[in-house]
Amino acid sequence: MRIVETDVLLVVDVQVDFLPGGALPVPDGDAVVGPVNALLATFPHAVLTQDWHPAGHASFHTSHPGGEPFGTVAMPYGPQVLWPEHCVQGTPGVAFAPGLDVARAELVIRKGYTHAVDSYSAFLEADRTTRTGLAGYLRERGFTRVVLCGLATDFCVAWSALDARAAGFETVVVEDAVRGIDRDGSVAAWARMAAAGVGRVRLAEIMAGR
Ligand code: VGL
Ligand code: ZN
Repeated sequence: MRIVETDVLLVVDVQVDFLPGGALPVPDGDAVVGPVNALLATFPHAVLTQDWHPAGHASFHTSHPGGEPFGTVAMPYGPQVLWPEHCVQGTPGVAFAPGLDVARAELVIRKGYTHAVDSYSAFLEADRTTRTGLAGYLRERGFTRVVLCGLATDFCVAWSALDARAAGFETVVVEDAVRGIDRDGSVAAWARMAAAGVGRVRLAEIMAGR
């Protein structure tokens, strides 16, 4: 894959709480740091996302009486998975992964800060109407292709990729620079992304086309 000036790398949620030992660990999540750093060194432009919840966020099981981690609750905008408390503003777990080369990133977009609404997507909150502003930013910068990597394949990467595509960007996911929370969920996420016209590329194909 040939990288051009109108390509932007979108690094999704490579944060301490999503690594092994974190509050909501993605299996093998730390394995993305090396590939993501290689991509950050290669792309002309990069944007990072950061899951950024206030304490007591509605997606936390502890915010719902009797709520179990990984259970589901009905929210006004639809079913919401209940998560262990994670990526809370001002805590160590919200930081980027140690060793992530964030220096070249041109924007950090935070999401999930609305108390009553989750946001897996970097573009649209879970109510599917509140915009983060990212599509406007990318358009204003003249980017036409969004290349995604990071965590987690079946949640924030997939939702962000689907919304990037829906916003009119050519969209590609680097398959060996992502990891999923759930194996079956990740298979389903890849199928949804493929059906929506989201492409899939390997890190080596990008490095070969530099
Ligand atoms: C994520 C669950 C909850 C993710 C964020 O980054 O994929 N998953 N919050
Ligand atoms: Zn979250």
